[in-house]
This record gives sequence, C-alpha cells and structure tokens, in this order.
Amino acid sequence: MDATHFADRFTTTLRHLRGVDLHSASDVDLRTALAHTVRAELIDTWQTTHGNPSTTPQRHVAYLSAEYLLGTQTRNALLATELTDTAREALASLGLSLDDITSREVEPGLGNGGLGRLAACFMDSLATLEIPATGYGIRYDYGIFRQTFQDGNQHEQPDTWLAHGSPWEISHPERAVTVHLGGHVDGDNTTRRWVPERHVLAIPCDYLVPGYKSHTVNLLRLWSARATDAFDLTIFNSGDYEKAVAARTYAETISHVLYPEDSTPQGRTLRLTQQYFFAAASLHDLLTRHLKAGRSLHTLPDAVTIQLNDTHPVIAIPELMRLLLDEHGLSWDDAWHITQQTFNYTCHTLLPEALEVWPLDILGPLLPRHLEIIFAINHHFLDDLRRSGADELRVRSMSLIQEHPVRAVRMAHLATVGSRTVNGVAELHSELLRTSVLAQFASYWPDRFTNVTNGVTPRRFLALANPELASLISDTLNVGDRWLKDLDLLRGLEDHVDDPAFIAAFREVKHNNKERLARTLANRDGIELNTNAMLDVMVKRLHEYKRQSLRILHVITQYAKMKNGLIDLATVTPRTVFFGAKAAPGYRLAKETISLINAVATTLNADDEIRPYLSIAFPANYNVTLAETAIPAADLSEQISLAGKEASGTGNMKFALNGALTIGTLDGANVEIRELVGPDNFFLFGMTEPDVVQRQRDGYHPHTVYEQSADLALAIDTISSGAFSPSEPGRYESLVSDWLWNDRFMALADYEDYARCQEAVDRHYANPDQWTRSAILNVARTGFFSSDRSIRDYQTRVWQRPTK
Ligand code: T68
Repeated sequence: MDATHFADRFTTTLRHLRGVDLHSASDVDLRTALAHTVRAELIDTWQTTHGNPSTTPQRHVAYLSAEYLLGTQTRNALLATELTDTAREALASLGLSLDDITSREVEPGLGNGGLGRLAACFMDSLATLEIPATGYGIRYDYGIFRQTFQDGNQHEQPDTWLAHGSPWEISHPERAVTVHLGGHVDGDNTTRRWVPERHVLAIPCDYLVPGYKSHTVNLLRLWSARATDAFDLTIFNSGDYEKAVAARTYAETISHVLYPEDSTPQGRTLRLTQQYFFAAASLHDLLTRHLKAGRSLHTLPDAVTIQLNDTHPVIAIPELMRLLLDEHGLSWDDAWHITQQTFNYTCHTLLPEALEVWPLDILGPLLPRHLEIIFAINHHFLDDLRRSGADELRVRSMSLIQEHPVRAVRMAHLATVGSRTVNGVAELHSELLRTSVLAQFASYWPDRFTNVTNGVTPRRFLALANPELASLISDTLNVGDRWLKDLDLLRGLEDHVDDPAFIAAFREVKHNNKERLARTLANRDGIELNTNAMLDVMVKRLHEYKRQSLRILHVITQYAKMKNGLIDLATVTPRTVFFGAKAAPGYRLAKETISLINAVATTLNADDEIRPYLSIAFPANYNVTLAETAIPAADLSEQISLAGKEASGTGNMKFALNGALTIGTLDGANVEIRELVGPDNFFLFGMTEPDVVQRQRDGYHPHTVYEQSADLALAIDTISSGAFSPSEPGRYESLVSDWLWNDRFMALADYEDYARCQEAVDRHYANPDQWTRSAILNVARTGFFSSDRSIRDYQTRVWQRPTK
C-alpha cells in the first residue's frame, strides 16, 4: 500500500465509520480511523493464520492469563506491517501528524506489572515466530487504577480506558459462551451432575496480534461478562424490576475491574468468579474448535497445549476434567490423562504469601462440582504418593488441600499435579522452586520441572521505544533490521566498542533520549528533569521485597551529608533519581513509602544548593507508555530486591538492552544478566540467597545494624527529625519502626554494601569512556533476553515435547 492509497482509505474510514470529514474530525475520530485503517491490513493475514488449523503440524498454543499489560497498539501494528513511513507520509499529505495522533492513544492497562507485561511480550513473540497461538484473558472495563498524588499520597482513580471505545477490538456478542455458577451436584456415586444456579454470558472481544514482518496474526481473546436473558427472568416475572436490573449488574461486575494486587492474592469470591469465568469460556472455545475440526478428544494433547500463567487460571484443570467426565462421558483415567498432558504451569513467585489458596467455603458454594473433582484428584494423587512410600507428614504437606488456618485448595499444588511441565522464570528461581517452594514435588517428578528464563520483546522495547538506538544498531551491524528478529546479532556491536565515532553516536542517542524524557515529563507531570545528570531509575510495583526503601534511605544519607558539609559538592557526580511505582491500594507500608519518597523529593527539589547534584523525579501513574520513554533514557537501573525474592524481573532486561548499567543483587534474572554482560559491567552488591537464609537462621536484628552504621543512622534519624515532614515530625514513624524492629526484607542488612556499590557507580560514571563502553557491552551481550528466545525455549522444553 502506498501513501496515496493509505490516505484514501483513512479519509474513507473517517467518513464511513465516524461520519466526519477531515476538518470536523476530533482527536478520537482521527485515532479511531487510523486504527481501523491499519487493522484492515491485519485482518486478511489473520484469516489465513486461523482459517485452516488442521494443516498446522505443531500444537496450537493457548496462553491463559488473567492479565495482559499491552501498551498502545497503533505504532506497534504499523511497525509490524512495515507501514510506519507510509502512514506518516499519508497523514502529512492530509496536514496531520502521525506522532500527534498516536501520542494520545490510551493504553489498555489490563495488568498489574511484570506478569501481565510478560504475557503481552509473549503474544508478540508467538506471532513473530509464526507459532499459531491464542491468548485468553479478561476484558476488564477498568484496568489498573490511575495513580495520582495528593500531598504526596497515592490516590487511586478509575482507569477509563474504554471511555472513547476501543478501535482495536472486534467484539462478537452473537458468539457468547454461557458460563455456569453456583448451585449443587445431583446424582449417585457413578454419575454426578452439576445443577448450577446462575448463568452468565462470556462475550469474546478479539484483538489481533501481528507478528513483526511475519505471515502470522494471532488472536488475543478477552472475555467480557454480560447477563443472560434468563438470568433475571424469574425475578423479572415476579414484577420486581429493580431487583431484575440489580441481578444483571451483578453478572456484569465479573469483568468490571482488575484486582490491583501484585504478589498478594486476595481471597474474594469475585476474584475466583473472574478466574473461573475466563477459564471456562476459554476451554469451551478450545474444545469447540477441536471437535469442529473432526478430532477426537483423546487427541487433545496432540493438538493443543495450554500454558497457565501463574495459578490464576488453574481452575481450568478441574473444569476440563468436568467437561470430559460429565459432558463427554469419558472414564476418569482417560480424562485425567488428557487433562494432565494438556496443561503446563508457570510459577512467577517465591513469596509463600503469594501462593494462591482458595478456602473451601468460597470455592464450594461457587463451584460445587469442581470441588468434588479436586477432592477426587487429590485422592488419586495421595494414594499414589502413599504407594511410593511417602509418610503421612509428606502426604499432608503435598496434599492439594491445606487444613490450617482454614481448609483451602492450594492452587500451586493443583497446578503441579495437573500439568505436564512446571517452570520457573529465571535460572535461580527455577532452582529455588525445585529446592524449596515445590521441593517435594520436584523430587517426586524430577522430569516435570524446567526453567524458561523470561524475555522482553525488542520490537516494543527497542524499535518503538528507542528508535535512535535502533537505527544506530542497524547502521552499525549492516544487517538491516534483521537483528530485531535475531537479537543475538547484537553481539556484533562488540566489534565497535572501541570505535570513537560509534561511542560518540551511542552517547548522543542516550542524551537525546534524556531530552525526550524531559519533554515528556514537563508536559505530562510538570516535572523538570536535569538532562546533564546521571539518570538513576527504579521503576516497578512498590513492594517491600523490591526495596524502594533501600534506594530512598541511600538518597537521604547523601542529602544529609551534602547539607552537613560531609561531602564536597565539587566532587559529586550529579544524579537524578527517578521512581515509578504503584502500591496496592490496601498495602499500608507501600503507600507510606510512596509518601516518603514524595516528601524527600519535595525537600530536595526545592533546595537550590542541592538540586543540581541530587534530585528526585517521581511522576505519578507509571505505565507501559511512560516506560517506553523512561527506559531508553536511563543510565543506571536499580534491581535491588532481597536475594531469593524476585522471581525474575523483566524491567532489568529492558534497561540492559537499552544501555543502562545495573546495580543489583544476585536475584532473579540479574544473575544471568551479570553472567552475560560480565562482572565489570554490572554493579553487584548484597547478600546472596544462601547468605539470607543463614542470616535469618542466626536471628536478624535490624536495630543492631542501625546502631552499627553511622550513614544508615544518619538517614533514619533525618527522617525521624521531621526534616521531610516539618509540620508532623512523627509522620513516618510507622516506616521507621518497621525498619528498626522488623525489616522483613533486610534492607538495613544490605545498606552498607549498597552504599559502597553506589560509590563504585559514581567512579565509573566519572569516566565517560569507560561508562559508555560498559553501556555498549550491555546492549551487545543481552540479546539472550529477547522474548523470542523465551518462546523458542517454551517450544522445545514445554509445548512441543512429545507426549508420553
Ligand atoms: C512477576 N509477578 C514477578 N505478579 O514478580 C517478576 N501477582 O519477578 C517476574 O519477572 C514477572 O512476574 C514475570 O515472570 C507479577 O507480576 C503479578 O502481577 C500478580 C498479579 C496478581 C496476583 C499476583
């Protein structure tokens, strides 16, 4: 398609779809027409991908995830279809700017953090690698809340991403699937029949997922809940109109809102309803497609492989059993074989409190037949276990049912028992799964466990986010943009690490990216960014284990020392410390940490003497769109979680790929990043995972650490003195007392080593050639972290592994 053709289609779409001409078109009209013009290009390809599934020799991949943090769509679709220049030229010919139109696109924030963004990166790579796949999830009306700061405190506002419609969505109310809930189970010992009480409709809302320069367009199918006509009929007939409408509203709350919790599941009936709602609708979809193709249910594991993104969709395991047993009349053994060979489970955590459990008194009333099936699965499993010689202690700890503090289903155990493969998301994480969290399962079924280290898509996080670096890479490697599909080619940059012209160009790109971020922050937040300072960035959900507290304590020490004349300002490497973080709305300590960071920012940024040397930028509502501008501008990437707590991290990979150096602990994928970039190009500090375990065994007393570290005490005492809260000196008492007497994630224990390591960062930065060399080597050596590589690993280690 050439620019004239594109312009023609665009104006026609504007007229036919929006009923306006160029002169009367609003922003929304323009954005919608542009999306539709590009979308039309994808539809033809999509139909060839999904039109004839029986000819594909490989298993169809079904990715089940409660979250997809997609980011904006239009620029990515243009990139994938190689229409960016055409669209730019076409719009310019109409007096419009592509960048203006796309910069106002609203991102669907249907996820909390890493887990949801990983799902989006994987969808991109599946299509790029031409692997037939469907992503299934929930189309929340309200995604992750919009964060605002009022007096430095986080407030949560509804995220109205659908306010102006969703031009990328194709919704099919006529293809709704009915999902059942509640009721009871009838029948005798041999035939059981679920008699549900309520029914809701699951409406498929489809998003096309284009692969980069590929012949594949995959489908992301998000389910939206609607009341069935029958739902409220009885109430309606009884003449209670108000009640009837209320019943409809109840059904529709199911897909209303994303739970804004990260790493702390909530035991709410509505959340379990959401999980079952999308798991049931997705399985219905998969089975219908399988049977329509004339295949037997016994061949399901050869045709489809289902990846469970954490335990959120794990209720799909008993649901498939129910369908096979109750609806299709298979025997238990056949049904179990099919189920167990179809599912795979990815675990994303190491925190015991993040492992989902569903109390029987929530699960039973909502899904009575499923609970029976879970008990039966457990019965068979525990029998086998006993036969293998396990004692009762082991049987109890591996059971799918926990007894205390309340009887509940352990979803990670159900997932492990019901899956062909279980994987962690980084080498260290998978190792810790095998040796601690799921150790008993790993010794019972050693072959079931594997690792797939996470990855990120270079299309969004290099080509779109960092176009200047992308074109420098293309110019330097002389392979066109082939490297975007084969990221290991970045290795070729190592040959240029001593080339002065390349070094200068690389440095200029970084500086331009800082200028771009500065413009964004000025417009978006009214924040002034010092583009001549080192940009030190910590962006991720706010959680104690990630230790934003460690970062802010060190900033406070530096500030206090500068104020007290303990640091000669002339020797200081100027830094801007950038934070982006949302806290779960009910997470008190996390919200206090946000308030403290904002208070410190206010004090530092208002101090004319200090500001040129040390300042803080903390824009509200960090999201994928802001990430795309912030990450390419960063010099230093803060990955400072307590060792053994961050499953992988993916932000760490995005920063390294964009030429930031990492200061980090030996945690998650940091370990692999450091191995690849080399110890000279990575700032390592802190306890190792075994150190942490030992320290906890020995008894950890943070107050003693405080007494022994003058710098740490200086920071904490400065807070306690009310330096950042003059009208209320005791404002941060709860944080301070938690550090001194609890400090569950040992921020204090790692403080001294962290401060030492930050000095090494300053020294390295003081030598620009040395720093740039390290930055280039970070880019050159982190091609491994392409999500294409992760997906290839899933193909060989999980999805295309031969069945037993
Ligand atoms: C993250 N998990 C891991 N969870 O913390 C991170 N949890 O180390 C890893 O890189 C990433 O997954 C991808 O593997 C999450 O993001 C959640 O968002 C979440 C959401 C709901 C409930 C529990």
